Amino acid sequence: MVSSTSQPPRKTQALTIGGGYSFGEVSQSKLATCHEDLQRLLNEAIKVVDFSVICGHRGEAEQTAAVRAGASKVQYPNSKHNSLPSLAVDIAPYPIDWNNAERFAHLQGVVRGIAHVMGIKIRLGGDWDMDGDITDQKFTDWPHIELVQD
Ligand SMILES: [Ca+2]
Ligand SMILES: [Zn+2]
Repeated sequence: MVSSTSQPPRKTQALTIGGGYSFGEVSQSKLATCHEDLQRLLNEAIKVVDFSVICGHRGEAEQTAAVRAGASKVQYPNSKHNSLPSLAVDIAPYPIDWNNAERFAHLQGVVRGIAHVMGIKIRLGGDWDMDGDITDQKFTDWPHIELVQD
């Protein structure tokens, strides 16, 4: 048995390995409508940073409502959210503060890094052209992540 006095402080350890969060039921059911690569990706990301799944698959009525609300620019069935399983997912840092773009940028950065390590190709609503610059676009869709399929 190792003496407890020889252990590093717990605080440091927690910051290093992340929070070990988990999805609530609503997030889980929305994530279940997404492509398995998005599920694998976000099930890894939730171990590091806390967030909610806002939207996975959107049917015709939901897509029309999203366009009307300004949350989407494309009519059904042209959004990646419209396929089933969904090729896109919208996520937001928990607890949600829609006015805090920095938290969204941080979340997208975490997801980008994990996707790279897992070999999953994604495009982020915070960086549509994927050049690493999040300031070079007119329409930023902070919650949005979609699969790139070639
Ligand atoms: Ca960019
Ligand atoms: Zn989206």
